[in-house]
Amino acid sequence: MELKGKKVLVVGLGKSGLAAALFLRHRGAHVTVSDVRSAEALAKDIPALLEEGIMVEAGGHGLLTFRRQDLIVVSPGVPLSTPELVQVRSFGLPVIGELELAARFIKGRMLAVTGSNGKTTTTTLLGEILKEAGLPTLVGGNIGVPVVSLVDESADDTWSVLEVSSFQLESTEQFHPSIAVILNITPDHLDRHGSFENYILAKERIFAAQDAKDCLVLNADNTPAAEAASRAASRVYWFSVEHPVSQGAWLEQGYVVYRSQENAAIEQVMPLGGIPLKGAHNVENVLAAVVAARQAGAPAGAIRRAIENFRAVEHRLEYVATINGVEYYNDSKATNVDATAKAVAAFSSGIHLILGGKDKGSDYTTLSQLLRERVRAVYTIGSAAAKIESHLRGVITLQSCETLENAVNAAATAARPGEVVLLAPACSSFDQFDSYEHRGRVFKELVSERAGFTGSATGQARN
Ligand code: UMA
Repeated sequence: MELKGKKVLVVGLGKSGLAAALFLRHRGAHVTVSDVRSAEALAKDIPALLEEGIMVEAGGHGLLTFRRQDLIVVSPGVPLSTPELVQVRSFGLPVIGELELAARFIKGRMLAVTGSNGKTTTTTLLGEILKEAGLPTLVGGNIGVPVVSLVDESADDTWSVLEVSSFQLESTEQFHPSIAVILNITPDHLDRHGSFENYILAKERIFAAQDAKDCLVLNADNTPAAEAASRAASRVYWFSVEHPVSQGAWLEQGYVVYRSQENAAIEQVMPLGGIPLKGAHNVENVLAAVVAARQAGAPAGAIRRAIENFRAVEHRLEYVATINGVEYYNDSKATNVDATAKAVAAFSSGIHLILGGKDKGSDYTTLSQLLRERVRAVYTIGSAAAKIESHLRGVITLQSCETLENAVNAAATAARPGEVVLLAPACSSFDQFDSYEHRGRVFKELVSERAGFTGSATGQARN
């Protein structure tokens, strides 16, 4: 793809937009960036862009700016349904995402991981495994490192292990991972995609360019993920926590086992007890990683060692502290109902659960049974609070807290020794925080303040 002398517009000036704009400029394109935020809000990035000769349109998207381009690169958070994008696409102007741009330049092979939940843990784990196996490895994507920023470091023998979201996949064309993983598909981002069907279609773009030389790893226990097999041209491998699979990974007599094809010998990869992560969902993530890593050429020994040494990723069921016998866990990354269900299922009872934030068109009633079984009370925060309360009234004790600070205080007051305070909010963070990381950090600070106050916190981060 020739960029020199091309007029390129980057839409959205977050992490991806900034990295894409610099990437394009360094390859000789005439770059403009357009963002709905005001010039004041973008002030920290504008001087560096202007210095590079990149033009900036702040405070809104102008249709004329969009029409004047040869190519438009969208940030993941910018929907393709944005009116200016719909208009220029109807004139045939090419519109691609940051992932697609990067995929056209990145060297070596890509191993891409998607799913509604578990992406970051599985991607991070796969990065560790491939490094342990001695393979040249880069890690990026939705995990927080724009893929364009990996391009310069990539070489012909590199494995780029990428977490890819439905937002990124929606605007791909030629993106072609040698190994693709779909961990699970459960309702999420319905506000952006309009329907569960559209969300599934976006996820399935992960294998759209694959052929019979490529490998697709699917969750045999999750129907929407498993059904993708019938639409893929790739070689399909499976993982299951419920039963043996023809080719892939499963559990047998307390071991994680793998076989490369139907009649091949079954390899014992590691004992189930050697997985250091909390929660049944993390067993699924490990099985997926085993299959993808074996397909990438990592030996079972390296896989076992990397898994045994792996620790929970920040904000994913992350242990924070024990105060007065109450354990505090930060699962700020639980930004949808299914992730919250998995977090709750990781504890048997006595949970004080903080729910809320920005609603994504979710149905919280699906949590009812699990809440009745394991949760003592729900503390609601953020703009989704009223909806959550209307869905869960009569199911569980509810307390309206509005802010995270009030919720932590209320939960800490109510919790008894042996119980758990869990932030697993089932919503995105953008009503009260910059990101789920910001929300998680605030939670940890609030817990630390309480620990300092009582002077009785114990323990460091563990899983
Ligand atoms: N903006 C516009 N016009 C719009 C919408 C947004 O100008 O119509 C602007 C905003 O004002 C803002 C910028 O776009 O300045 C934000 O762009 P962005 O939302 O794409 O954010 P980035 O900082 O580029 O981060 C993105 C991903 N964000 C989203 O998908 C929402 C990050 O994933 C990712 O880590 C990063 O690229 C690097 O690849 C975050 C995320 O929440 C973690 N992902 C979702 C999830 O995991 O559920 C998909």
